[in-house]
Amino acid sequence: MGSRYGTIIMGPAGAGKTTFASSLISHLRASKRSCYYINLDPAASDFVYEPDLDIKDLITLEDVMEELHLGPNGGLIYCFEFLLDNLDFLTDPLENVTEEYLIIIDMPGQIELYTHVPIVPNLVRALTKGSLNISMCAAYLLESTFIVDRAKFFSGTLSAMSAMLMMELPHVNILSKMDLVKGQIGRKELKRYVDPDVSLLQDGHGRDSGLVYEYKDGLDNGEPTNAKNIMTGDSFAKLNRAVGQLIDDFSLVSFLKLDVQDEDSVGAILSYIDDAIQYHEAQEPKEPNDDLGDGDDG
Ligand SMILES: Nc1nc2c(ncn2[C@@H]2O[C@H](COP(=O)(O)OP(=O)(O)OP(=O)(O)O)[C@@H](O)[C@H]2O)c(=O)[nH]1
Ligand SMILES: [Mg+2]
Repeated sequence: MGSRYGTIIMGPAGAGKTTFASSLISHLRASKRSCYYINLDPAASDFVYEPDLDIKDLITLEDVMEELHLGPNGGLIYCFEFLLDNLDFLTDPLENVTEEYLIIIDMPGQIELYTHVPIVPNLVRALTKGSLNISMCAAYLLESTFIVDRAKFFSGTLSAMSAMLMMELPHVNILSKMDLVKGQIGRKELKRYVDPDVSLLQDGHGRDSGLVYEYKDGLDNGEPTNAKNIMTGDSFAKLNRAVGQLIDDFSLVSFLKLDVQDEDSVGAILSYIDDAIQYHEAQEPKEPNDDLGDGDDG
């Protein structure tokens, strides 16, 4: 029995996860590849591609909130606990998904799910271990507009890192909605975010950050920002250095750029995911001579 391959798309609310899932599906279809699309957001509707499996057929956030009088976050946690108690709903259909498929799991945007409680890590374990044995890559999206606020960007980076450590999966970080920052930020400056340059945490108050805050005003509807204070306070300088050091130590945090309108950008990210899960290796036709008769190599 062959392996299975998949990617789980995570990231904060509105980061563009569902849009990325759709563009990935379009791209796979155009390349004559099969995919199996799973929606695990119990509040999601309006899909470009109808999911093959939808958590809403098991439980919906709306019902949970209404019947159990829970708020949206508590309700979501309840939905996932319910899913974990009824894992067959997810695992049974996946037993029939074969190795040529790419399983795409679209997650909700509450980052607590990835960083605070072990629910998603437990879910992931159920998919990657045991009889399903899915080779899975986590795709963590952060929207590129965060670049305009360094505090936000680095806090997003830390969340990505936290998810990475909790999930224990091959992990790709993605800077989404690149079309929104095109022309707003120079190539050289952008590079400092794609491979986070932690000195950005230290020079946030310099004149060179003018672009950053000018642009932010337009983006945040004029809401006052205290990002400047956070970055300039003396006592924070040390903290910023420590955070910078932490990110540096885990030099694993770098970002791929996603522009969903650009086929090449979607294709490049797919290649990265394929490599991480070793998808193509499994698609090679088997040489009859390679089979030494035993056949049971677990
Ligand atoms: N300009 C631009 N907008 C985008 C892009 N991707 C997503 N959006 C918009 O961003 C909003 C959120 O996109 P979704 O794909 O629903 O984001 P999500 O991460 O699935 O959101 P939740 O599931 O609610 O957490 C929508 O209005 C999208 O149209 C992009 O690449 N460029
Ligand atoms: Mg979504």
